[in-house]
Amino acid sequence: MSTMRIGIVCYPTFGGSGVVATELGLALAKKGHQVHFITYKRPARLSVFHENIYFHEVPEVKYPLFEFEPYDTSLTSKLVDVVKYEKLDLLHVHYAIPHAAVAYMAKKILMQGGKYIPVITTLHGTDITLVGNDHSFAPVVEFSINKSDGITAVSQFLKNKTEEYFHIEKEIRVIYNFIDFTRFKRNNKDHFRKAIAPNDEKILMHVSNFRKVKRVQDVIKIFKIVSEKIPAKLLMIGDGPERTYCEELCRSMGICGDIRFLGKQDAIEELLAITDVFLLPSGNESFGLVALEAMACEVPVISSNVGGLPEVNIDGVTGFTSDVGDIDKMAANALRILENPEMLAQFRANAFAQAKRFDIDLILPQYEAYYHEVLELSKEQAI
Ligand code: GMT
Repeated sequence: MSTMRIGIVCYPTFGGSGVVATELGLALAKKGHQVHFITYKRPARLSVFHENIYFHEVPEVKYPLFEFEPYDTSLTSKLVDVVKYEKLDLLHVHYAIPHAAVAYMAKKILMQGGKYIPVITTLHGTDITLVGNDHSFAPVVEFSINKSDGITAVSQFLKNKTEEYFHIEKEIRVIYNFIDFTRFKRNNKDHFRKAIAPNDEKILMHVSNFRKVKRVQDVIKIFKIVSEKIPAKLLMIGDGPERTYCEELCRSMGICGDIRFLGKQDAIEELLAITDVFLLPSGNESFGLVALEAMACEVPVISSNVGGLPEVNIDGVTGFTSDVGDIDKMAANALRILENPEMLAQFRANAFAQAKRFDIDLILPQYEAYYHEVLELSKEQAI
């Protein structure tokens, strides 16, 4: 298969879409493709040098007249420039807002100069479920998705939701989130375990960006029930708007001694390696990449049953799923696993086997094949 010059547009922060975009770009570069990241900051996981990776920073435009910075305009100009001078074959934009609309604008500008740049938009979740169906955004989101040359969604749920909310005229291809097993594996980190749980307490863990949709306060409430029954510790990884409320809640419950808020962490696989159960009670989740990361490290998952989560976490097999807000059931299920060593061992093995279905070695070729398909189809447009 021939190599391509690919432009990747994403949010460079710790959010799931930025993580997927960065890991995808790194994997494509390793396979010989030339990858150009175009965003306002070096993506969080893009920390190593690779000969096939380029990073183009979108400059900030500060001017007293602008109460809101015109990021869309800066990004469009940067895309036009990079596509033209780096001779890109296609643009892959992650998270529809504003990236799909910006890419469309760049495409139109480039067409005036005789260059057709195919655009693939990957829908990640809140771009559709939270923001996309907000009426102030809806027309732009629908229009720019339809104007993309290719559309992918990270779960069957998200594909269905997009088709329910919007009038989509093209096929949406489901290409699931993926996991790199060379990084996410259960290494021996007993010294960490001793530091966190010196008396061999069970370790529960949650990772998110602490937005309301993650229902982080439910995590604290579930942990309180669990810790009243068995000695346990909770690791809270990440940061965001809900963190303060969470800290206040654990103080008012008097359980702060057993909970550690570790903030944003790069090497979460090292913490997953000492975790017994992962908690993800989200109000919505198009896929739940962190659940997959936990499962790859052989950690069973207690999650809600919404969105794409049941496509990842199989109820009664890799963990348990419950209705959103059903704290009692989530705590009871966590205890079922934690109090039964045979069940824990079985669920750990099941979680690992299920994670294998999302191995990057299986998913990456799906993206490459889709790129080629879209490139082939868009040849007609270029004429
Ligand atoms: O919710 C987040 O953690 C961030 C958000 C994003 O777009 O940055 O994540 C979404 O995309 C991830 C990668 O495709 C999915 O695994 C998450 O489930 C999804 N989050 C939600 O749908 C709430």
